[in-house]
Amino acid sequence: MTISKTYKTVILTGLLMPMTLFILGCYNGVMQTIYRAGVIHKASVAGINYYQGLTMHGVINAIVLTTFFAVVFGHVTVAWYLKREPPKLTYQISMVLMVIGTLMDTVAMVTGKAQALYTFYAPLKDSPFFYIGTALLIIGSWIAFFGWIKIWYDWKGENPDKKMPLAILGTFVNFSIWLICTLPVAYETLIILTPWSLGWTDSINVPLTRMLFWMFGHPLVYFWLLPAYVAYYTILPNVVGGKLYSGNAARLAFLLFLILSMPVGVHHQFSEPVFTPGTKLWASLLTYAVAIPSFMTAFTVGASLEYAAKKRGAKGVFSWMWKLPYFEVDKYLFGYFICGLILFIFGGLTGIVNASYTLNQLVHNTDWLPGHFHMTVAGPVILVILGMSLYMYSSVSGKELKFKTFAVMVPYVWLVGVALLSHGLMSGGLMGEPRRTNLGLSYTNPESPLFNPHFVPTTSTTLVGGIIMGIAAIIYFTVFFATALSKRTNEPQIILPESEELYEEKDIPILLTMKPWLILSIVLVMTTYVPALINIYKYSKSVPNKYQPDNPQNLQK
Ligand code: HAS
Repeated sequence: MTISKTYKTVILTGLLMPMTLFILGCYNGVMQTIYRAGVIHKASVAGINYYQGLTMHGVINAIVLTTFFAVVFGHVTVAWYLKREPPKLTYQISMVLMVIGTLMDTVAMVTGKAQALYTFYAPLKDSPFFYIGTALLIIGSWIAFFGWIKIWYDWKGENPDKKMPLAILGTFVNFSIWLICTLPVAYETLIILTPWSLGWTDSINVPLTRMLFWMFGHPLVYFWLLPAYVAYYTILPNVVGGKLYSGNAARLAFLLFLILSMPVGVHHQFSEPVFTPGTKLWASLLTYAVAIPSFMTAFTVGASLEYAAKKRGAKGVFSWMWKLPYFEVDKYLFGYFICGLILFIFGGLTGIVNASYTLNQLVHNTDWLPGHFHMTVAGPVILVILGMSLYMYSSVSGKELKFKTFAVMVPYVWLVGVALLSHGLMSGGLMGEPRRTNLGLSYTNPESPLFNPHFVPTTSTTLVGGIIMGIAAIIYFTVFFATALSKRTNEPQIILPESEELYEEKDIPILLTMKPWLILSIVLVMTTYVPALINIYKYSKSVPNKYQPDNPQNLQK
């Protein structure tokens, strides 16, 4: 499909800007492993302190890159399936706001004015610049969605008998979740934190800000994941030369995410004293439920892969796994997809451990947690972002992909790095190794009275994993920027591999509409958050603000 110059500029900006920042995000990730393995025993390196670096790592990799990607992949998906571009004003305003917001966040983080980590709730305090920047990034992404809704209704008007394409359903479910779950965080940042940070209010309810953050913070992880699921369902079967095993199962999985991904944020707060056991039990049960659409995905995508491998001549119950195009240069996307899926098997299973209230007491705030989330975020999420960014940049800019063999290697090197990193983190976590701590100043410093020799092998494994991930990132950046800086050879276009479905399944009316699911999602959100809010107002209150930026303890006597 041909593409207008403005739309092309917006898409390429949305790919280039976060990818450039991702260099800083990856650097700070590798630095984390170096600090924590006790290679250095300092609070800062090159003018960036430990928490500043950790904030940049989390915000750039998990908020900026993922949000830009969801929007850009959404632009390409809706244009490809609906065969038209969204209204120019919407995608232009959206990208301008996202770029301004990101620049504000970057300035705040680089100058050390934002060090409160990517989970920005009180009592840690950031500059108002950071809160407003983040709000602009989010509002920009909403405006892109509004443009897609407009062209969806135009398309539906012209094609009343056609059902919503699966990729559009996945994208719309994702952005509906995003729209709903960002409302509490917009309230938290703009109404509570910004005036507090400006010194206009002198008291703050800390548990309230934590609850509002996690109302957003858990659906956020599915906002990262669902673009990858859109790719797994609608692109992967085509890339691998097969078909999607069941379109209806895929639709049901997306719709289940719509109802189940929002009411579960309390599972990040099992140790929060203000919530009653009943509120926590309900969140735990719903968290088990939100794993169901991922189990369904494992089955549907696994069956689609098996079908493709059998078409390629595979036989046997398990041997089909060896007949997939792991190292075929013209199918380089496959490596990114499969390595993400393999990591997600373990990322998902560790998530189910976290969901249990009792097991959570063992792992909460230990290194087990970053072990879990590197196999999810740095697994399917980042790998699909990396693969699809190469694919979209090359087709939309009309530039041939450079260093294709390197492009094929990247996901496998990354997979080894993440596996080692997560293994080190999780085994350390089970021994009580704390997360978000500069261990090089204490537990992994032989000079310190707190030195713990048990943490040396685990943090060293994490270090090796981190360095391998860093090498994969350098190879990736070489491919990406060499492609971006090369000369145009083809006509710029929007094109996506489109998978057929294996069976012509009977239409199931409830899977063809989002409305009842949207209503149910609001009802379920209320079943968790009405009691949670009652708990907050019953057991906590705003306290006078005597928190110092370097000390989260309330010094008010
Ligand atoms: Fe999580 C904490 C529970 C999924 C990310 N999670 C986090 C944090 C992050 C995160 C970032 O209940 C830390 C936040 C912080 O900073 O404090 N998580 C879960 C559960 C799931 C889950 C039950 N998490 C994710 C995803 C993430 C993510 C997805 C990012 C994208 N998580 C928790 C809990 C906590 C938590 C608690 C709080 C803990 C605490 O104490 O603080 C489930 O959705 C997982 C379901 C997934 C599966 C896996 C399906 C497997 C598939 C692959 C199939 C492979 C094939 C290939 C087909 C059941 C789909 C086969 C072919 C071959 C050739 C092999």
